Amino acid sequence: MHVYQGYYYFDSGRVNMIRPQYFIETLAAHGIDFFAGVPDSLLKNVCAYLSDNLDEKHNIIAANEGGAIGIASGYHLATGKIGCVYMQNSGEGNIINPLASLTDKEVYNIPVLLLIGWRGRPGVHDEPQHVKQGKVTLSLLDTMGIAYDVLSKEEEKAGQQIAEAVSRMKATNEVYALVIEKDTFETYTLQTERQNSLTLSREEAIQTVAAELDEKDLIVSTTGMISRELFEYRTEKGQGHERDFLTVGSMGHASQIALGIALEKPDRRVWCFDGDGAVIMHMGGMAIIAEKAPKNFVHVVFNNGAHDSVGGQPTVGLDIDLCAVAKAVGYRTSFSGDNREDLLAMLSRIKELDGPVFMQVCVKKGNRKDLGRPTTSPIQNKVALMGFLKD
Ligand SMILES: Cc1ncc(C[n+]2csc(CCOP(=O)(O)OP(=O)(O)O)c2C)c(N)n1
Repeated sequence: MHVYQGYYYFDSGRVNMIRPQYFIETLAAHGIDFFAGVPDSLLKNVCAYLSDNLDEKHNIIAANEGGAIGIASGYHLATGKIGCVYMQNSGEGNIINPLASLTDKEVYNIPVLLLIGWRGRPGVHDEPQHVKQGKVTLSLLDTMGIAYDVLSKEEEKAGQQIAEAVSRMKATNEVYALVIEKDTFETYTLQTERQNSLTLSREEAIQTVAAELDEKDLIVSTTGMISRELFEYRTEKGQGHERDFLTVGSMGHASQIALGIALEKPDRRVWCFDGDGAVIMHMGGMAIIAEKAPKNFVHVVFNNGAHDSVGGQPTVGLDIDLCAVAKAVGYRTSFSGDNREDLLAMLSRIKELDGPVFMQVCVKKGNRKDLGRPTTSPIQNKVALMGFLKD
């Protein structure tokens, strides 16, 4: 055996990784067979295995990570068993409150096993939005008094870590975290992929909307591929990026950033390019947009019914009526379409209407394989946008 770039290679040349099946079956052998969470790219093989092998009662994709802690806590109250919450470390912010005031031993003392994907681990190159979170991932757990271990990539050792985690949780009734590094799990290809029958791609929809905007309009786009596709569109057209605020992190908050701008700049139309996963993550923000009622606000949700950017795990986006939600909370108008002609018709109407307007664009899953990432830094993006807003 020899070590290469931090991985162990055995003589067979196979990189040491854990099979998702082994991991889930080992948890089950210790009595853990209930999962809730928000998917993460580092955990996508485990999430895919869960989707194929557990029914929807045992694997609940939550609106946000804090909600997942709530679901796992309710499960414990009802069954006495320990639930598992999977998440990206970006979700740590969303779980701090329920960890401090629900599961903590000084409150209800409820055990939950956390599986936390460690993006931005120091020493491993990652995107800017993951750097800070990567640095504080373990220290946040320390601060919250949560015992943890970084999961080994070697199955036997990982099995022992799971046994240790479960015995600690059973002895103390406290939360325990297993932190998951990049390339911990072997590839597992989803067998039961839920396809939607839509034909318009998200990228084409984004380009269609962006092309129709006025020169003074600006866009606040959400986390993941929506921002990446918008960035590439501007580059391809030879346009600058100053009109777009790319919310590379802070999933679910793009619409509120857009609201903050729209209220201060009533003479400019502000567009939020949102995802279904993101809008559902913090859906309460829609009520605040409606109540503040900026006339210059257009909320576009590219709805593919999936967390496409981290592996395509399902959301409830296409099972619920987002336009009815928008209308119910008080948006002035809502539209829905799933093809280019619908989109163009909606866009020409929107130009004559006062906001807040809600526009759902139903799109198929998937992305171009050679999709790039923003080449400007978040601070360059901010400075350019603030300059654009001053003009
Ligand atoms: C708080 C938080 N949880 C999880 C993530 C990981 N994450 C990044 S993009 C994404 C999926 C976004 O889905 P959606 O908004 O539907 O857009 P799509 O990728 O489908 O276009 C997730 C879960 C994150 N960045 N932040």
